[in-house]
Amino acid sequence: PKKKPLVIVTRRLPEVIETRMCELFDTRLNETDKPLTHEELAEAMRTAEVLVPTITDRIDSSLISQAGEQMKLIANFGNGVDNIDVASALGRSITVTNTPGVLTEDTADMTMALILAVARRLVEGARAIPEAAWTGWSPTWMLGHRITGKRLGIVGMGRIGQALARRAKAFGLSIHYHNRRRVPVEIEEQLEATYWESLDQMLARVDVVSVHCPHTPATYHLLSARRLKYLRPQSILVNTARGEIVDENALVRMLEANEMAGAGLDVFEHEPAVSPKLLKLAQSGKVTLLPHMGSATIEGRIDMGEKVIINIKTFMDGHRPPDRVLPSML
Ligand code: 8YV
Repeated sequence: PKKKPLVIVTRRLPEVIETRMCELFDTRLNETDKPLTHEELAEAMRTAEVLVPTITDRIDSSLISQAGEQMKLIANFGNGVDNIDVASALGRSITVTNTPGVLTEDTADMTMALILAVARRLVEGARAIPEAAWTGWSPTWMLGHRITGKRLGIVGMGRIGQALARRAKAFGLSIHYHNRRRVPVEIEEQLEATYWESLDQMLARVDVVSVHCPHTPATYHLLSARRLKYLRPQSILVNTARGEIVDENALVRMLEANEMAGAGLDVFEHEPAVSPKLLKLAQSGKVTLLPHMGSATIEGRIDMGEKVIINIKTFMDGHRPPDRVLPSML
């Protein structure tokens, strides 16, 4: 029988996935779950045929240049591939795959939860009772903002943006979006979505902004200090995509100056570090912070693992893996 390929997995994955991978491939697991060091990753590039990294592994051009002849496939455990220098990998004829589609609904759920949490002061309220700050009901206490009838501006109308639009529509928000390309008219009609070619103009007219584009060189600080200035004082910004898409310092300044009402962040510019200023704003209840858990469901992680397995297996069988990342997607 053919020799099984050496597959190096950088983090712990759901047990069913690890077991299946060990059956199918010569799999080296990371029992400790501690992120591999740069040197350990370089060693993996020199020895493995397949690397399964996650968002916590930066597979940059220096690592890719150390890849040996045997390295064939980087099968990312994750949808976003901004942790990988894909252009360098493709330049070395290393195929890159990701796990699209299976974390769409979970991420959209978490985004909706963040919108509601910020608008309705959910975290502040949930803290009040254990902190014994609730002395009794009052007609003017803990007032948030109504969601129904407000305008939602979605930046990036891909799978997750559309899944959020479906939910938000059910909550009575009107849907506005900005995207590189207009989505097909049937989808626009279904979602009753208004397309804004100009992101600046959309930002000036919505109450809630939610970010759902990938992080690429073109979207780095897409929500720049200049653009954030277009936001209305009563507006809320939510980010479950990537921290780098929003200029975090500029966002903090806007929140501190009450030039916007609040923010819900699941991702940060320098994860896992969170700026002390954001922590202070969280303390005051103005922002709700989550530790990058948008796609964190048991089902989702298993689905992601299954995608990784199918990608590796298809590739090893000599076929084109279903979730190949192409240069046009970057
Ligand atoms: C994971 C994600 O946190 O898939 C993504 O792009 O951000 C999340 O699903 C991570 O990518 C796992 O590597």
